[in-house]
Amino acid sequence: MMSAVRASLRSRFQGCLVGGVIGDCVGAPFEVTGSGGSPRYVRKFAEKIPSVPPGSLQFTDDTAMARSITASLIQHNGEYKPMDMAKRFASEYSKEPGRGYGGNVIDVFAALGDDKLKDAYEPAKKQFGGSGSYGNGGAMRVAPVGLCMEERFIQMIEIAKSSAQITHSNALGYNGAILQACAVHLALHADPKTFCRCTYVDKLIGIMSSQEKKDPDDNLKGAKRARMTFMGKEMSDDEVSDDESGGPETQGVYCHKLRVLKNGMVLTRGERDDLYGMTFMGKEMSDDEVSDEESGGPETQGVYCHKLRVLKKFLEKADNGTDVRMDDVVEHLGNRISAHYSVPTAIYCFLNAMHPMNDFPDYNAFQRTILYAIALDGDTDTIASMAGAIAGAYYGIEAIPKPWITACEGAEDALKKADDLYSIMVNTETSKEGAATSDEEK
Ligand code: R7I
Ligand code: MG
Ligand code: MG
Repeated sequence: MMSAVRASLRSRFQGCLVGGVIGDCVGAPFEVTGSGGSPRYVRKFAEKIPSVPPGSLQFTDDTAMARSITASLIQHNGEYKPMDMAKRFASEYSKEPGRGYGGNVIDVFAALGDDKLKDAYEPAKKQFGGSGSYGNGGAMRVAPVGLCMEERFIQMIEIAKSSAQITHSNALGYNGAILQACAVHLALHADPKTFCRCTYVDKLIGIMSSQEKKDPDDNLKGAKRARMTFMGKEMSDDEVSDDESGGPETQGVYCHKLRVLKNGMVLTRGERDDLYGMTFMGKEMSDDEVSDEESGGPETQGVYCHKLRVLKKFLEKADNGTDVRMDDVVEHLGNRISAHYSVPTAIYCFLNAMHPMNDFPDYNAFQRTILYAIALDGDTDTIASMAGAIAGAYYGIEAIPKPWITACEGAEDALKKADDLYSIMVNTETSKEGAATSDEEK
């Protein structure tokens, strides 16, 4: 069962950054080979981790970018400096372009690296015909932002959003980063003795329901863009007009399917996933467990609130003794490269792995989080990395076996950087308190 021992805050900072690296390194070989999806195969791989050469499980873009965020925050004493962060992303990419970066974000790096760059947010706005990327790149690297004192919560959300917007201007992209940062932050400050999975999800729903109401134009644009990919292709605005695809207000899954039929297209598994994803619009829910009223329509809230409610239903189902199949998790939460098909999934991996799992009987809850995430297949490095960062923030570094740290490139470095970030965050709060006290004394 879940540990009731509360790790120190320092240990949790370490657990978070190291956990993120480990998820990336252990998940990466599966993303490349596409051999996730089988718990047996994942188990076999996990058995070998303690005996691989030190550092031989290599990190990818997820860790490379998280390291840039951590370094920038440390360099500026915890302050967010967009131009510094942007330049770090660009120079890290130019040093090691082969770290498995997203297909389109590399155009942003080229512009960010330009000496004449004036505004760190400008290049990202040009992505995908002006609607911005909804890839999970903003979320996959954001964990260090969540590592701060509770007093800094509002500022933390702003930094999560802005740091994501350097590369991901689509609302789905930056809202995914907000959700991931909040998941880390709440895990960091949670008390395992009183922790309740459903309350944790409710808190996240509360946060996301106000976030998704902000920037309504951006959210609609993001949602529209998400719908357009249902054909499995990246479609530009002129390829699919509103008339053809229908706005979220005008039609649902059946109209889309009929249009697909009319166009003579056959749906692949990925395309089918996208269709299911469209049900977040709340009009035609295939899943009668979550009513429209509960999930909210597009007018009131968006995809993240809906997915968190689905996630909560899965947890309740498990609590009632009903098995939740991996296929259902993939179908309803997703395992893809887009933020809205991966961030809620990572959160589910963390929460689900709190309980023992038949598939991974010999591993602790931190390890189960990583292994379960990989077994879901798809974007394995990123989902395992995000889930690992949340789990590490909750369980602390003690939950991460030393041989796993040794096996993963960059994990030792993350341990040191977590210490530096911890000292800054604790001292910043202490000095603020000191300043407040001396103000009062005056
Ligand atoms: O989001 P990003 O940094 O990629 C991160 C992912 C992680 O899984 C890493 O491990 C790495 O493998 O890549 O990079 P982007 O290029 O912004 O987005 C990734 C992909 O998402 C794009 O190449 C597109 O395939 C898809 N995508 C979109 N497709 C259609 N319309 C992102 N936004 C859109 C969109 O608006
Ligand atoms: Mg990667
Ligand atoms: Mg990935």
